[in-house]
Amino acid sequence: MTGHPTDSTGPREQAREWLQAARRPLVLTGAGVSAESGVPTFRGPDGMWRGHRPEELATPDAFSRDPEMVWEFYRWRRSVLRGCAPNPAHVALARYESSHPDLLLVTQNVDGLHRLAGSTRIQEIHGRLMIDRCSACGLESDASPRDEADRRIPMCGSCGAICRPGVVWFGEPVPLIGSAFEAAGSADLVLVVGTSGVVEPAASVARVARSAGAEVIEVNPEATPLSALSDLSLRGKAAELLPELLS
Ligand code: BV8
Ligand code: ZN
Repeated sequence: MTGHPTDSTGPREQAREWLQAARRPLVLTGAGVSAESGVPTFRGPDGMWRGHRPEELATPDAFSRDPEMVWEFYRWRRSVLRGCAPNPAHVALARYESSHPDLLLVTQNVDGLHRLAGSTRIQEIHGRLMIDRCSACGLESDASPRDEADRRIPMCGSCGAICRPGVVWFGEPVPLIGSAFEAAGSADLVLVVGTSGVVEPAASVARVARSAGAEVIEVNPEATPLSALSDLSLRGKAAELLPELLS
């Protein structure tokens, strides 16, 4: 693949060519890929909850200090998510996987919408919002049947301890990051969609792939810290651009 758009093709056409030709593509997605499904992003204008930033609430300290408030935050996010469906960006990525079986989709999102859209080769490196996990024995249970009116804090069905949402909080290690970096080291193309590129170590999945020689394509309405390392940084919305780029 050539390193820069050839004269005859614009950046979008060049991106399409690279994406079709890729043998081992890795896709890194963030909250922006779910924006058009109605899921609030973290650092956009709708990222706050009662004046708190997610970084203040999505932490073990906040949970041990005030589990009720942290659970109210997550119950609210679950109630919003129940009204959301995959958008054309999620569907385009699921189709792309069927034509590129060695693809790996590394998502920072905890909304489960990639899986719902049909993607199967996924690493949900920050966990899943609709899972309850016991804070003591680690037993996980599916939270989706729980109705949003149920305001009790979920307790473990096995050891009786308090449950937490099945996500990775700030300050906690990211168990899947090692295998994501390993996949990035052998990717020939990275498609970065809808992430502000500020959360580590997730954002560095793109850096690892780049340093291993992968071409990098970014899709985001705004520039991010990852734009500088992208060969093609396309300004646009995921639900509009991905169906065009991946068809
Ligand atoms: C760890 C689950 C160590 C929870 C999440 C100072 C400097 C650097 C790093 C740090 C620091 N202080 C602390 C750290 C480390 C910290 C970190 O990175 N902090 C950041 C805030 C600076 N990282 C950690 O703590 C990680 N752990 O480092 O552990 C360790 C090691 C060993 C032993 C012990 C400890 C854990 C991080 C995981 C945190 N959990 N989520 C939950 O969901 O409640 S992260 C959270 O942010 C979400 O998962 C989210 O996905 C992620 C990243 O945000 P984005 O997805 O990028 O979303 P954002 O809103 O930011 O941006 C949206 C983008 O979409 C924008 O660019 C926008 O332009 C674009 N967009 C909008 N609309 C569209 C669009 N794009 C396309 N189409 C559209 N329509
Ligand atoms: Zn338990």
